[in-house]
Amino acid sequence: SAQTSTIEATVAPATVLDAVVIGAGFAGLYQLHMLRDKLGLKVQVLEAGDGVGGTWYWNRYPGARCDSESYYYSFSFSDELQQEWSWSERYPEHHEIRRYLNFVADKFDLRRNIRFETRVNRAWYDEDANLWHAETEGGERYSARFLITAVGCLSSANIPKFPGLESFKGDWYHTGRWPHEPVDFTGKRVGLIGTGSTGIQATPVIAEQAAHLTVFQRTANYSIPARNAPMSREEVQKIKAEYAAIRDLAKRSPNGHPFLVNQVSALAVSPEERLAQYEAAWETGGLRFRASFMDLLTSKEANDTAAEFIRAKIRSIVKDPEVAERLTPKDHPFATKRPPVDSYYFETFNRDNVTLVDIKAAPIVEITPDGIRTADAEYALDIIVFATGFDAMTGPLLAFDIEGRDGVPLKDVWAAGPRSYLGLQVAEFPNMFTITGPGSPSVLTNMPVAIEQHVEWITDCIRHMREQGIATIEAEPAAAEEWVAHVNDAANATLLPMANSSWYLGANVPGKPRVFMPYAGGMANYAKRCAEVAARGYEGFVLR
Ligand code: N01
Repeated sequence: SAQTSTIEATVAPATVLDAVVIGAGFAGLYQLHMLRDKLGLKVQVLEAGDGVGGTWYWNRYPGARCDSESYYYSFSFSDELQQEWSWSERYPEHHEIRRYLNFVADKFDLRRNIRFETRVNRAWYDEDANLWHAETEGGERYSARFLITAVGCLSSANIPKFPGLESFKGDWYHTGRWPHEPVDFTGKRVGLIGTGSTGIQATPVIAEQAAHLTVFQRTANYSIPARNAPMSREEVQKIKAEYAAIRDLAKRSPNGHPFLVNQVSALAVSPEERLAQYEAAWETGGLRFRASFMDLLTSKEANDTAAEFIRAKIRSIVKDPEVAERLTPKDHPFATKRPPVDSYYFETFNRDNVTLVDIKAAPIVEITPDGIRTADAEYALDIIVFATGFDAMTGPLLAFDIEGRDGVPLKDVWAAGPRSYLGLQVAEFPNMFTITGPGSPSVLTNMPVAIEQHVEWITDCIRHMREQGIATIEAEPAAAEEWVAHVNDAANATLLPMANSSWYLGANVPGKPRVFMPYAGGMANYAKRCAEVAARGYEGFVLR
């Protein structure tokens, strides 16, 4: 109408970019570098935080460190980078990962194309102009041919809606929105809700400082000792000398880790050999434990042997048999929920200032001005820590409005669960790519490996389009449906769907559709499939 055109005429015309990238974590940084420095495109990254880091910008809770080992939880695309940077510990702490990502941003001069403190409210596809528009909370608009989401899989905080939270007189925090200044627990009575990877990392550290820590546990969890330690100069040098082989192995493995799964069944060896294998893996520590035998994630009987080994460890570590019993997981097979890795988690329950409360037996009823009330008791608290996880995978993409062709909201398209082709593109959302989106291996892998593969695939695809004069790429609905079915089959070929409280299934968020979201068919298989799709002229996509 005349009126709208008057309004539009008074707004400064937005610069048309080649790509808008949302998020400046591992994914957004690398995507910017590739599109700008390899293809020479005009790119704008929009980032809600006031610095780079993504998940590591927000997750600063006590004990936050990566469960993957530092030397391979890092970028592989630049040998110069991996030779220049030296990790100080076997598992990097959140500060160190932020320093690393800041180093990357400086080294590749990335900051000049990132707008910080800029949250995207809405993004929509304009078919006539074949452009994506992204509008920020501050009302600015960015328009580009491509929209690339680099919003992470675990960035939308899940804060359970317990009645009474607003009446609580103390302080409360969600681990994924931790203040930048350390929280002082000295002399405080602290309540921590949640015993996933985060709660298990934070518990020992908070217990050291607090007057008293009460851990509210809904589901007991298997956890493997991390065995964190400083890296010696010799280790660092050895790794740097072997980087080519390490990266190559990570790309060939099912989980993007530079170690292989033992190709022996847990049921094919004697009980003594099996025990020796588990003992050795327990001593080594970390996620390698899961690779002890080939069938831990496919045979319940094989899995039971690992689960029973860990249960026995819990009973041997925790002195009070009743507490040990409460800490012992019984309702899901080992590693069907993402296995936590810990530093003295179970040992912490031997401390006099730590209490474990079973909120499956007596659920939290409400939060009162003075603490937490469960079905059978009241706990007086000064601080509550929500280690209650995330609205995973779909949450970050549905946290703002994304509209595809004809203004169709992604929320509607995904009302019954995510549907996308290769986890990369949603039908009816032309020229939008989702880095590590639902339907891709993402969270079942060492994330930087999954991120690099997606970024490189997207970059090659855009290069191809430019060379061939192609204006749009869009997933065929049938290809997306087939992929969704394949993602389901891949999950069902494993024990993973047996954990009915897992965030992989969306089960941690009330009302969320129960769909197994990540692709469980293995990183290496997945990357091969993506490469084949591209080699066949982007099979399953419509290019115009
Ligand atoms: O979240 P989670 P997280 N009432 O969802 C409980 C990655 N990560 O932040 O199991 C009471 O795993 C919930 O109970 P239940 C990693 O991939 C990586 O710990 O649903 N309790 C559970 O115990 C990880 O898997 C690192 O019954 C409630 C806990 O809160 C992912 O992030 C470090 C509740 C949430 O566990 C998420 O981990 C940390 C309620 N209403 C995390 N709602 C690295 O080191 C939830 N809970 C790389």
